[in-house]
Amino acid sequence: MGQKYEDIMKRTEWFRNERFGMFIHFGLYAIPARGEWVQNRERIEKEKYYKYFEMFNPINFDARKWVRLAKQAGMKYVVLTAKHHDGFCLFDSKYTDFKSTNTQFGRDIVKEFLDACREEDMKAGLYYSLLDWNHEDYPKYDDAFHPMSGNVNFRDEKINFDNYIKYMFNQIEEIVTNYGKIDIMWFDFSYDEMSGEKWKASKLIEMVRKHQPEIIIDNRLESSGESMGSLIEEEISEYAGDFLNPEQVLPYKPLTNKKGEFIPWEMCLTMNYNWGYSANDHSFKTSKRLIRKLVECVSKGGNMLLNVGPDAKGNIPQESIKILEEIGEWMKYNSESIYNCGIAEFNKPEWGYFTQSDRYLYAHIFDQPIGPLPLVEIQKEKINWVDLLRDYSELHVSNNLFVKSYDITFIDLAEDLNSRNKVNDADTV
Ligand code: JFZ
Repeated sequence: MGQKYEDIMKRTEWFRNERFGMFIHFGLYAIPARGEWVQNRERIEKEKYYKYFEMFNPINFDARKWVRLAKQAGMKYVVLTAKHHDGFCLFDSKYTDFKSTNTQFGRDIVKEFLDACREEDMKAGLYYSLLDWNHEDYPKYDDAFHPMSGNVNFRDEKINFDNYIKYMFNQIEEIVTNYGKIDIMWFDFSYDEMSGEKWKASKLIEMVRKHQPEIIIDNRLESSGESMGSLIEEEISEYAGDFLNPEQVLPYKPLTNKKGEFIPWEMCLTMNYNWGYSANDHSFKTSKRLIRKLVECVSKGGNMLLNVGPDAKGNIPQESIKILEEIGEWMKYNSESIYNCGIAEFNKPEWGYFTQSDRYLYAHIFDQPIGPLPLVEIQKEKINWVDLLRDYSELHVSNNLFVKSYDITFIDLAEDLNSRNKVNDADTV
């Protein structure tokens, strides 16, 4: 069986054009506010963790607010954690009591989120954790160094893993049938022997695609960490997914399969150091750096999924809001160099990055030159015109000035040698 490369490219067309999305990690872990792995890392017993279930009451939760913030930042899609590793469900599953509708808050957060995405004309994705620290039939480890170690139960405990698989199938079927069209399914994650058919992945994919034929699926049903799964092989498995998802790593070059064909990918990253809300983590990346990373992703044929972790009241942290607003300000003038753009036909220039659409080449100047901008590989005759993306004002092409002797095309960034460059930091021409 397997999948065809062409089908994957067709299915992911919108995804590769939209380029920029928001990841939202939200759950009970927002209450202890020390990241989404807190239960595992601090080895909190299940019964103790249930305290947060009782406390859960995100009174300021407003899905429209979250989605609008993403939209204003220039993002085109949003992915929300329907269930994270702790097993707590933000949707009204009939297969568990451990869900938001059973808390004092009592609302189906996934439903409200998906409705908001549709109202705001944004694509919507759901993250579903394959791991489940709450389910009694999910394997537990007593090895402190194992990634799944936090559970205080023991490895030799009798479990019925098939039972868990059934639970997982049931829940995923609820997700893909109860809420209308879902654009992305983001499974997380495989490790050790817990991969591929261990999850009954072929059957799972078949079921998901039966209900949602156009859905895009990540690659973590069979891979994690350094492994990219069979998406890069000649034989692509049924459950290889549709895109690679490097986490907190921006690939140094476009990602390709072993035949050299480009593979869709999406880098997911945090703004600070944590996915889930973390009250003491104030080490946020600057908006300038994040904008540049977005450009770099697009220049390498990839997407960027930027995370926020709302707090226990349902508010997105103020630091994140500010960053998103600043990104939105840049996107307002420069987004046409992001959407529908990808790898350029020219090599990366010294001063920044190129992105390219069907019609235009975009020059992202990260390191502004003194004097004109050299376009080493582009002949002057090939250029119809050059303008500044901020205001479409014309820039002149030349091969003049002191560097006349080099046969290179230049863009004049200033009217003349003694005037200031028109181009600002991180401008696009
Ligand atoms: C996973 C989650 O554990 C994490 O909480 C977050 O949701 C992130 C987006 O995804 O993190 C992983 C998953 C796999 C690896 C590393 C981090 N891995 O295999 O290297």
